[in-house]
Formats: sequence, structure tokens, C-alpha cells
Amino acid sequence: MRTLVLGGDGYLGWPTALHLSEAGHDVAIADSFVRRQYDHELGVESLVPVEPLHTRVGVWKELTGRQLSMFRGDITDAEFTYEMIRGFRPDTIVHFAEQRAAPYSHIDRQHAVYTQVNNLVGTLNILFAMADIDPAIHLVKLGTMGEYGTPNIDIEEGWIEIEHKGRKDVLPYPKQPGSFYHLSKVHDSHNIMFTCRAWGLRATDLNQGIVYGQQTPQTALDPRLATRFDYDAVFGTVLNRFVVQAVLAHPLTVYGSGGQTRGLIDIRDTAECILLAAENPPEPCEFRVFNQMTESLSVAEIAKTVAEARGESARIEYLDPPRVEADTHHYNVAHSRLIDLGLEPHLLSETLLTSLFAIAEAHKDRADPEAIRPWIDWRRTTNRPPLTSPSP
Ligand code: NAD
Ligand code: USQ
Repeated sequence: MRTLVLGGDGYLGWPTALHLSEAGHDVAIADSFVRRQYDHELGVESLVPVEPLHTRVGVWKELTGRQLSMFRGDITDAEFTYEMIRGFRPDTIVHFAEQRAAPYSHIDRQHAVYTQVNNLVGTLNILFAMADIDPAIHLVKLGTMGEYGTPNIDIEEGWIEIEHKGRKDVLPYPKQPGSFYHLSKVHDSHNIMFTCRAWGLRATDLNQGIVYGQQTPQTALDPRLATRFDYDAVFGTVLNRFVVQAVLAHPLTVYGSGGQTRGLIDIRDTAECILLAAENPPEPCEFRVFNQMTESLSVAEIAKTVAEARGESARIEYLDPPRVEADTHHYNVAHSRLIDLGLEPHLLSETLLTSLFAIAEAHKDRADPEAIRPWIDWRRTTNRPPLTSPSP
């Protein structure tokens, strides 16, 4: 199977590309490296150092004999996208290549517009290129559990049966996303669903929960194969942030009361879910939705779990919530379709936390404590980064 991984230089794209390569796929990676530019813009870095893509690809070849092809370019550039798909002729396109931080999309008008243009235009270019070049290509698209929001009823896997005024239908599950970023995923989902109907494309929309962890069996082979580990207030996600905060003896920053409940997934399961989706494609015209999460926890429970695993030095601090979100709500999500395909989830365990603490310990000197405090408030239309002390 020929698999093109868009966004293959990122936190999830890189380990997934290696997992697919090890499973025997002929893998190509495409990336614009814009994620590395956000680091420069924000003045932060991955806690774990990441090598340039060509170094990582060289190390993978040296260790395993497996070749990964590379395309450097921006998928919002239609010419680049068409040329790449014509040149590589993938069976499957795995699409990770979007601006993925909700806080980044709330910095100001420019960042909100950038997020939606980057995400929507990139996906539209892929859809048009698939239709024009080969409609049999299977698109595996990374969406997000946050597309659903937090309704007061159970969340189904993509679709809900509704009875209205005596008539019944199975309709897309209502979407109530909580940020400009999460909205971009909803708009993508609509565009993908429409092009499956209009042009006979086939796609899997993976509504993924928050990913945690930093290593997969493949990235652990050599430090030069490491993937990112973000802990800052813009790109760091909650569990990874709490682990780094605990190691730095910084209070764990729970926003509000911490009742916000979210779906979570281990990074090793992300890579496996993509493999399962790619190797079990939908029918032509089918727009398929999987909820890609393995367990639900509230933010307060995540903080408590991390603090208890760390021991006495860990403290929890409840901050004024910078986001507009419900922090007490119902959350019960159907997520059986990937399990039906064979996923055997890794659930959050003491062992995983111990190994994550070890990774954070090994690199804690690279951490910038000033990058931890949240500074982007959903209620403001313009946010400016706090003044930081000059570097020595
Ligand atoms: P990431 O930012 O680390 O990786 C995304 C990659 O895409 C980066 O390398 C970036 O340079 C590239 N990219 C962005 N826009 C591009 C463009 N226009 N052209 C080419 N390359 C471009 O993010 P991640 O955490 O690996 O997330 C990957 C995907 O999974 C995203 O779509 C995200 O929304 C989704 N997702 C992530 C999580 C999570 O917890 N990290 C959870 C659910 C869903
Ligand atoms: N939170 C805290 N303290 C922190 C950081 C976050 O309490 O220090 C809270 C947030 O308020 C939120 C929850 O934790 O309620 C999750 O925040 P997050 O930053 O970990 O995750 P989120 O913004 O939802 O985004 C992340 C990824 C995104 C992906 C999404 C999956 O960045 O790409 O789409 O998780 S989901 O949440 O299921 O939509």
C-alpha cells in the first residue's frame, strides 16, 4: 500500500509514518515545516529535541533499511499538492497537516483567519486533487472529538437517529465546537462529506481525542527518531503539560474547576488507529466517522492522576478559566468502531506516567517556566504574549 502522510514532520505524523513504514507501507511524508516556524514565532521549543526531517529519515533508513520519500511544500498551494499526488500516486492519504492548537487560533484575528484558511484550503486542495487524479484514493483525515462539544446527551459515533414530527432520519451528529480551531475541523468534515456524495470520494474522518505520550516502539529505537513533546500554554496539551509541570515542581494548571471531561488516547494507539483505518478502507462514496479515543477523564482527574503518580512534590492550582467552555457537563461517548477493527487500547497507567516523567526529567533543563502560564483568553479578540525576561 502506498501511503502519503501529510504533516509527517509533526508530533503525530512522524511516529505514524514510522508505524506505517514498519507495517510494510511504501510511505511518503509531506510537510511545510510551519510547525517549526510557530516555535520561532512563540519563542518556545519542544521539550525533547527534534532532528530535521531529512536526518530522521536517514536514521530510519540506516536502522531498518526502509526508505521514506519526502515532499517539502504547503498543501494550501494547489500546484504543489496536485504535483505531489500525481507523482506519488498514493492508495491512502493520511492528513495531519493542519494548525492544531485551539489557543493559537484565539491569539487574535490574524491567527483565527490563518487557522481556518490553512486548514480549510489545504483540505479542499486535497479533495479536488483526489477527484481530478484518482477518486479511488482513501482519505484518512484527522478531525477532533471537540467537534461535538459537550451536549447534554450521549455522543454517538458520527451519526444520530432523530425522530422529528413523526419522521425519522439518521443525520450527522450536531456539532458545537469550542474554538476557531475546532470549528475548522467541523467545516472540513462538511466539505469532505459533501465531496464523498458529489464526486464519489471515500474518506474516514477520525474524531480524535487529546493525545498523550511521547514514544512509540519505532521512535524509541534512537534519540534522533524522537517526536515533539510540547508543554507550553499554546501547543502543550493537558496531560503532557501536567507531566512536565510536575517534573519542574510547577503547580499543575487546572483551568476553572477542572470538571471539563475529554476523550484521551495514547500516542501508540493513534498510530495503530491510522493503520487500521488505512488497511480497512470504506466503500466508494462512503464518508465514515470513527471516534478515535480510548477513555474519558476530567481535567481534575488527569491532574490528580499525574500528581499522585509523581508523589508529594506535586501541587494543583485552579486558575481563572482562560477558555469559554462548560466545566460541569455530561460526557458519555460511543467509540467502538476502531475496537471492532482490532484496536487494543493502551489505557493511562502508572507505567506510562513513570516513563513520561523520565523523558521530562531527562530534558527538563530545556524547559522555559515562563512558557507555562496561559495568556490567551477566549473572551478577548486580541491577546499579546506576556513580557518575558531577556535571555542571558
Ligand atoms: P503538529 O502541529 O505537531 O503537526 C502538524 C504538521 O502539519 C506540522 O508538522 C506542520 O508543519 C504541518 N502542516 C500544517 N499546515 C500545513 C500545510 N498547510 N502544508 C503542509 N504541512 C502543514 O500537530 P499534531 O499534534 O501532530 O496533530 C496532527 C493532526 O492531528 C492535526 O490535524 C490535529 O488537529 C489532529 N489532532 C491532534 C491531537 C493532539 O492531541 N495532538 C488530537 C486530536 C487531533
Ligand atoms: N486545560 C487545563 N489546563 C491546562 C491545559 C488545558 O485545564 O494547562 C484544559 C482546557 O481548558 C480544556 C482541556 O484541558 O478543557 C483540554 O485542553 P488541551 O489544550 O489539552 O486540548 P484541546 O485544546 O482540546 O486540543 C487538543 C489538541 C487538538 C485536538 C484536541 C482533541 O491540541 O489538536 O484536536 O486536543 S479534543 O480535545 O478531543 O477536541
